Amino acid sequence: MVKSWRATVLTIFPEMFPGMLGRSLAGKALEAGHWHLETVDIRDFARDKHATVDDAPFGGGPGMVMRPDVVDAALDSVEGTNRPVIYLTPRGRLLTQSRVRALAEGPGAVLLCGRYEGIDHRVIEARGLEEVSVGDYVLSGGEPAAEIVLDACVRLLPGVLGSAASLDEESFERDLLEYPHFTRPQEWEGRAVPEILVSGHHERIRAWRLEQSEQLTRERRPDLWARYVARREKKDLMS
Ligand code: 6GU
Repeated sequence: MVKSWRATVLTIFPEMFPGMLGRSLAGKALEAGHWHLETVDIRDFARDKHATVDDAPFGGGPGMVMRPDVVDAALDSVEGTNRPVIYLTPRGRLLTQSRVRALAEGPGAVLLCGRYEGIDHRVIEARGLEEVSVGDYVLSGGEPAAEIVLDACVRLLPGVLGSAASLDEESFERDLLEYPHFTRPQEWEGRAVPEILVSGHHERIRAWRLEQSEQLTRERRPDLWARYVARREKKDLMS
């Protein structure tokens, strides 16, 4: 068997892992050996008897900052230097499906979770850390964000999802939001399933779904819509 995808999470809350990941598809994949998860307790690398990992910010202001020496020592303990080292922070680049795909295709990831106001900027620079955010809102720590990154990657690993075919139809792989889905009963509380879906006309169903996806994307996500239109125009030019 090929070497499995390897995740190392550095955190002051190692008990948060695998957390929700353990109870879903990612958890089954973990048991099946499709990936491997280890945690590093940042506190183990504090040097004083109180196990101090943070201190007040130079220049003043609220909150505490993680010390660069402690974070650096924790990173030093991680084996496998061929994996990207990602620092989860709301000031990072927004995580995209294409970054997720690239991560899933690689050997794994080292995920550094910050708490407090963040970590000392010098260790980010010195280590060339890749700063990643999971959305434009603030969480109280990087741990839930790390679980999001792992969930998104693990489901793309070979053998984890049942049908690989379902993947390239997905939202974001095409810069389109998903069309609405329906199942039995065909009528529920006076609401019928769209007639087209029970017509058996596969080509018309495909066209209807694309139209629904396009309309939804135009209304909700002008950013995705612009990318989709640009891509479509480029394709039209080439054909
Ligand atoms: Cl990666 N960390 C924190 N603390 N908040 C976030 C985030 C990360 N991404 C969005 N909000």
